[in-house]
Amino acid sequence: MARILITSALPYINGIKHLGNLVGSMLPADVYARFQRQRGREVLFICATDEHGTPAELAARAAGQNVRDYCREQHDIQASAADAFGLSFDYFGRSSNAPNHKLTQHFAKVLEDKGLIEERTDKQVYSVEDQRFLPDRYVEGTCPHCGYEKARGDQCDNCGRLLDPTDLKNPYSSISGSHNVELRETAHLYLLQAQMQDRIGAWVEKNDNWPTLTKSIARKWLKEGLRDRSITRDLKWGVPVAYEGTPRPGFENKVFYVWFDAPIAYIAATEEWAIANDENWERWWRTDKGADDVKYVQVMGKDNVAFHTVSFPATILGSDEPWKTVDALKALNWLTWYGGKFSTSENRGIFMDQALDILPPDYWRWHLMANAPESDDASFTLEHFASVVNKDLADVLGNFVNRITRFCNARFGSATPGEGAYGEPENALIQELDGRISAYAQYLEEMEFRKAFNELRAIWVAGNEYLQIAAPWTTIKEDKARAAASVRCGLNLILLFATLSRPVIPFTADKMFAIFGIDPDDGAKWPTGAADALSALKGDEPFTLPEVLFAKIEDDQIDEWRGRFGAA
Ligand code: B3M
Ligand code: ZN
Repeated sequence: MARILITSALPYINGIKHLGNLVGSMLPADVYARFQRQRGREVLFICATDEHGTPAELAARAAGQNVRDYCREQHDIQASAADAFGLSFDYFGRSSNAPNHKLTQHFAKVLEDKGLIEERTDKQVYSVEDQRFLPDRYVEGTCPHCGYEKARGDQCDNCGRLLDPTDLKNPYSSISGSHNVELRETAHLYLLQAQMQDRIGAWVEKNDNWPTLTKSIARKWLKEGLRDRSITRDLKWGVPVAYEGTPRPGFENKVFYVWFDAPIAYIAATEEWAIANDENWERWWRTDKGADDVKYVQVMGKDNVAFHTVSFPATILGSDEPWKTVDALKALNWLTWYGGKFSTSENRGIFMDQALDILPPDYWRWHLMANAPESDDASFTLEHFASVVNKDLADVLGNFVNRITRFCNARFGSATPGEGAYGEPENALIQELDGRISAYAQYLEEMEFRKAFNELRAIWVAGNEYLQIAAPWTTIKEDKARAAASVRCGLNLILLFATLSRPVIPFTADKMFAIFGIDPDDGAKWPTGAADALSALKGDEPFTLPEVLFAKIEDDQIDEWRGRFGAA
């Protein structure tokens, strides 16, 4: 059975993430990891904070902290928010930890030995007012391709092209806003990507199971032609440019570029996991050490795709070492806040900690995944959120559980009724469920989340419709055994729903198992078929009445939140 390695794009260290970041990588990766674990696969789900680069330095400065303390504190904050959201990382590492320093320097050394790194002195944007070289995104200006006036030095958010800061017209420092910027000479290491054009092109084409969005982004980049990229920066915070402990002459005050070390941290965080758990990380990453039977899945926002289909592959393929490369790459579009950007500074949108202050994680998890920005950008609105929660979770799923347990308790007592055999309505239900469960599993396997959760919703609806048809509250008057069979079927549906829903709403699923005192880790094995699943409870299994699973969101709550989170 194939093992599955899953990485989510690494959240930047500078501040807690918003709902758009969450659904852009960490949450879908978590849903997929949970699904595969339930299927009985050996899963390793790795994430880490991406801690280097100017944003971290500036954020630390703004917080009046040194960057090391700042990162440690922010890492812990993000780790607890992730935990509270049920993100089931096997390890949540840090790109600033020792294994990543070592591995990043290793890659640079190997690439240099292969002749793929060259030292070049060139001119870079220096801000006189800020007294520093301005890295990538801190130079802004006009995009040479599309004329967008707020293009960043690394990438234009309007046309999506990768840029070099020196490409920008009319550049200015986005740190101070100063136009007093000039070009100064500085030496950097360049990764000679142009030489790898064919190799990477061939590798991209070989990956014939990538989704359209991923593939088209990679192809667009290759078509533009790969350019050599500078992989060092004039900064203090980062991985020092040193090989085997010795700084590279002339590079004593420079570090590797954050986008060079960050993807390497996928591997390094796996090493951290191995150290912490006395495990072997190489069997997940080295094809000469058993990683040949690993399926490696990456999940990320669309702006990260180029770095994962071109830049990072250039690093690992260029090394000529037997590293595992990505097999399936899931890219998501943007989630917007009422059509605009989430923004901490302008107090627009809901951030992970705030979300959990107002509602439990499953409300968010369901809404975000059922409406994931897959084929296009999607807009988050509180109104839509409330209507989805009220309909799907409260009216359909929550109500089902409530209704059947209460009816059973009132008429048969607090244990599963064993009398009566399944008949026509149950068989019809089983048939429908079998079709839907396999479609659902297929969509999850393909990481088509919207389609998957449409199917899951339809499964919950089928349960409600079955109850309407079987109508045990009517049949009990003439045929108690028939009513008992329907009630037993309904109670079994709770367990089946819990199992199927657990990847996306794990906290609620566990409450549903708790109704029957079942340990979810035993109960939540993926069902082989609906007939088996619906005969798990045979009779006499005691249960306790659950609390209401989902509270409806009221209009006055929406009003309050609109004000609080800056809704349009
Ligand atoms: N830190 C996150 C982002 O662009 C970025 C991902 C790194 S993945 C190696 O949202
Ligand atoms: Zn542009």
